[in-house]
Amino acid sequence: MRLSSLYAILDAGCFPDVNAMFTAAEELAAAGCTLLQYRNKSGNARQMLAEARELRARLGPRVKLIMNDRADLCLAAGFDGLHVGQDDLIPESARRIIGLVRWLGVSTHNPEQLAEADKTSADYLAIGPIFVTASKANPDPVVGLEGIRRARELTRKPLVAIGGITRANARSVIEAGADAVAVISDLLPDPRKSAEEFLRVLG
Ligand code: 3NM
Repeated sequence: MRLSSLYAILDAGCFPDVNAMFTAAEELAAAGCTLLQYRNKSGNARQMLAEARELRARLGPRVKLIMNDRADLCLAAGFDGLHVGQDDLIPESARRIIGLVRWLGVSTHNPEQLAEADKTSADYLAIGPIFVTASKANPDPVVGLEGIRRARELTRKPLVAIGGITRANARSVIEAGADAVAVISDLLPDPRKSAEEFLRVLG
């Protein structure tokens, strides 16, 4: 599996309404972003499924869509993958639900979690927060660029860095060993322009 260098996260909580989120998704796709996660920490299952299906319908097959946390909604919405955190289903249980073809990503926040996740069937691992972030409730301690270097030594799986990543620091994150950057806030308020700039920086 090859991850694109920009992994955009659409966090429903960052938009005034769902239409703004759909528009942002279309702008990200228009900018050339091909990997997109739908994250919704406050919606109910029905709302989430409706929004996820709308994203799937609007974005077409070129964009890989990853569902955050929820294996059931990943399947129901026809998404391409699932991302689980340390409090969600364990990777092997998630894998049993989503099957062998869909991508499975796992969040980790320290070397121990990363080494543990490396032993699973996860397709990619995330490490973070790299820098200070305001987008996550109760974030773990920042791991810095050193945390990426350490993670890189511990896994051969594709590595996604997350947390506080901006157009200004993205290059340093890749140079420290990450294969991709996952971003929420620095893709807003102008997703098209920001994604184009990220893709330029990431080369
Ligand atoms: N997960 P921003 S940090 C969703 O450490 C998320 O696993 C993190 O948002 C982790 O790009 C984070 O605005 C927030 O910092 C990322």
